[in-house]
Amino acid sequence: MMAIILGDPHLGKGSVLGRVGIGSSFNSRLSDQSDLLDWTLDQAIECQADNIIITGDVFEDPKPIPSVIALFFSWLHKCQVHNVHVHLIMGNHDALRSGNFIISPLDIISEADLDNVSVYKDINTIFLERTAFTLIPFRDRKYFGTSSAKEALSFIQESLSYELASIPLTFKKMVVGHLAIEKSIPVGDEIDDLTNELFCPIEMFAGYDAVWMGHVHKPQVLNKNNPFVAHIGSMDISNFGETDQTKHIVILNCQDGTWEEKQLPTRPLKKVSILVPKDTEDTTQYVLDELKMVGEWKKAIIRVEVSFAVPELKSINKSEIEKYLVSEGAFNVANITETKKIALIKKDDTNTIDTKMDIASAIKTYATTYVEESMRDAYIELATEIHTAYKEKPIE
Ligand SMILES: [Mn+2]
Repeated sequence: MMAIILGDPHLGKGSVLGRVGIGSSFNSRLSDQSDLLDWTLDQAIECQADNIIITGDVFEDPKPIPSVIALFFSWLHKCQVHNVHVHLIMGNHDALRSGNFIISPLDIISEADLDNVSVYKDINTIFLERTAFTLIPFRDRKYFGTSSAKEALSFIQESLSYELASIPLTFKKMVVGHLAIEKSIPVGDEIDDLTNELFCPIEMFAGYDAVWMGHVHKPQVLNKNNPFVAHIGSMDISNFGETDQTKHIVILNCQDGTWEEKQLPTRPLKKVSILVPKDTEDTTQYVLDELKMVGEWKKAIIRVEVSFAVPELKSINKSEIEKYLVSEGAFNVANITETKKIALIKKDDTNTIDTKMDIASAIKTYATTYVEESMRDAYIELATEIHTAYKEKPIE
């Protein structure tokens, strides 16, 4: 028996990047997402997986519009026809708090009572052949009503010990859920309430063989083994911040607990930044020549950012550039921007602050670049203090 794990689908996300649906058809981004669901079902049929586990955030909007709900139901029915059981773990996008009670669009699916679909709003363990999957829906500090994140995490830890005790020793033990893992790097808007977010330490999963979490959208491995801990990544590339990512599903053998990854056929999103040098006569031609060098535009959604070295340069002809990209097979040109900076900030790579550098040098670089000299030392001191306090107590 095989099982497939699929990351957050976020149906309905990023529609501004898509083409508008004509007649009865959907916005093209929703069709893309629907295609990825169908592709996942195809994989299940091909490798004879009779279970698909989804890490949460089925819908982008906690109040999804009827057509999006209908689209998901029609996919669930396709799964039913092929005898594939779908397990839905509640994510933060699937949850609306109402006092201590959580309401969810997934409640509609629960109430429909489809015999091949299970919804998990609480921690639960399912057994597929010789593998146990402990499924963890989204939780935050507020859910537990504790004063600290640490205390809330200890509640989850307790539940995990309880679940673990119910699994026969000879079984493989997996976790699939919707929580952030400590030291993971989010890419954008997945964490909507940082002050109440819980970040799980790796040690929390001691006793398990492998952990796949949704929630954080960039695929990343946080611990290689004992246990293997990863964010599987969301289903689709949903904005220009994710263009360098490859998304995948996990196909797991429930007899021996081995697994492999398979890349999802996501539509490419491409962003190009072009700096037009001074003394350029034909700026549009310059941009076209640069685009020709980049090459591959087939089926892509594209954003072009053009900036001018000097403000005197002539404006580009956007429609001509769009026409070129479309003729090269581009699916949609999301936008073409043109900026003329009066005083262009020189890009200095040694001063670029990113997530790869350590915090101390990031603070220093920022202070040197942007803070007045008279205030610089005080700024560095305060920022370092804040960081130290934050490190000790990630969330309060
Ligand atoms: Mn998500």
